[in-house]
Amino acid sequence: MNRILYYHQQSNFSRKIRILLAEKNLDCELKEINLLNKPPEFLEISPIGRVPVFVEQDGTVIWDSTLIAEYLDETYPQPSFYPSNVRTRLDCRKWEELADNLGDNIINLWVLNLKNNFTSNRYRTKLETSINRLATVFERQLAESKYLLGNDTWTAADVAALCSFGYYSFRLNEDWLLEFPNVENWFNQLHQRESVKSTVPIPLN
Ligand SMILES: N[C@@H](CCC(=O)N[C@@H](CS)C(=O)NCC(=O)O)C(=O)O
Repeated sequence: MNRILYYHQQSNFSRKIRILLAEKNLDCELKEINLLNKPPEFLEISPIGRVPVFVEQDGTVIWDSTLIAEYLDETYPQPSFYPSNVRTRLDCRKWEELADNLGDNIINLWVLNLKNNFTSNRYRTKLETSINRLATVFERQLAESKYLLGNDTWTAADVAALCSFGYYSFRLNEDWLLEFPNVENWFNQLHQRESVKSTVPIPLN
């Protein structure tokens, strides 16, 4: 059977996996899911009902972008997106977790804005504060090196972070780049890659 990725083209977490599949040159059938009306076929294999979900050729089902990313890297290690050294790998996982946390905060703020719920000002402030604090942490790290883990190569942490910052541009604030020049420079450089360019989220018709 073919590999399958259940995804949504606007989903930052799905984008992590689309970039890794492209970089690793792995054939994979892409099945886009309507997140407002999830098909039974999808819900049967996704206990949390979220994209991405990956199905391997032997039928193995993996959900959660980080679990999928680690599986792909261990099974298809060329090119590798997680460092082999235990300590550096831990750092990579920590940055990936921060990036995913940034993504979660951005999604929650966007959903809150959609509801236009003025009674939730405290929650809105909490989300905005978290987003700014995390973006500042990335800004400081990228003042030190070209990528999140040094100057040599991008890792799964950079992939996760560019997907969250890309989602920030898409949903909330095109101008964030102006406030974080090191992130801007890193973000624009990574967008020279075809895997990154070809997965930029686009508005629905
Ligand atoms: N921790 C999960 C988060 C996945 C997630 O939040 N996916 C969103 C799209 S970006 C989703 O499917 N939302 C639909 C829903 O919650 O109903 C991962 O890394 O894969």
